[in-house]
Amino acid sequence: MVKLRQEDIKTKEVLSWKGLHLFHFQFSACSMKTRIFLALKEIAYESHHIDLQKKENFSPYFQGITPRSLVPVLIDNGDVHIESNDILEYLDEKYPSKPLIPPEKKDEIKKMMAEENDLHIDIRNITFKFLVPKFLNKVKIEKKAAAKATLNGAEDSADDKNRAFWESYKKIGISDEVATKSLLNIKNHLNEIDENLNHHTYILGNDLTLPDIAWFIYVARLKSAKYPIHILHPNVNDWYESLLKKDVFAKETKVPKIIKVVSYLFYVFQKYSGWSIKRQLVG
Ligand SMILES: N[C@@H](CCC(=O)N[C@@H](CS)C(=O)NCC(=O)O)C(=O)O
Repeated sequence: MVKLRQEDIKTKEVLSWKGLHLFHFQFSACSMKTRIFLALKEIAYESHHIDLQKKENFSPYFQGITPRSLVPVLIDNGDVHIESNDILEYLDEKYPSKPLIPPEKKDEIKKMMAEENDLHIDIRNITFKFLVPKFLNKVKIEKKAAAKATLNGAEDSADDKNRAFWESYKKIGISDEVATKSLLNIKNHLNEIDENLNHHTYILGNDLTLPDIAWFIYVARLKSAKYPIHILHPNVNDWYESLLKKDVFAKETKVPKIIKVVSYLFYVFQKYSGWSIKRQLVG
């Protein structure tokens, strides 16, 4: 998926927008990845913040822009692009200087980013199991808008899947089984990356590429959830710490104090109820 058809967009005003516009949310992993990518390539854009905590992504206005109701969305001179990895591939081709998807590594990066995309649900499960207490995440999803964007003229199944996730979350939250499965899945991938980092500075060699940005964001999230990266994946931990020294990376992953306090209290509560990621993965 790259560019949506004009007739699929129902919030027509965006079709006449000039230049680059990004719909994104401060704490969304895919938005962070996109913003770091844009900052490293020094690409200017107009920012449109969508507050996912307030579920602004289900507003009729935003539903009319993307069939999936997900951020990020890029508008480039009226063309609407969805799916973060497709957006980044498009931008790297359009702005070839400072490549983050170098042509000789394109296939390898495409494969890694497809895996990263699949892991997004695991990161989401971990976030909503360990970082965001359920009572703080008031899930009130607006129904499908009358003028909802479509995908090639039809409703989008990914949108239904996303709605089903939130319905299930509202009822049962994230179960221990689901959380454990997600943790083990992530652990397997991090083992592989740790092995790669035995041989070079960055994940795919000695130059920073898109997978470094994407995994940096995931690792930051996992660390916030007290996943013991330093114990299980020491090379990943060193690589993360060295990227954190770069302003662009540090700025994106700076967690506001209030969120730190809430997630710490939540962590302590879970730990004394018998559940912690460390206990689950390390023993
Ligand atoms: N595969 C999509 C995933 C996008 C996605 O899941 N975005 C999340 C934030 S990281 C979102 O918009 N969530 C809102 C919701 O779940 O309702 C991409 O890479 O763009």
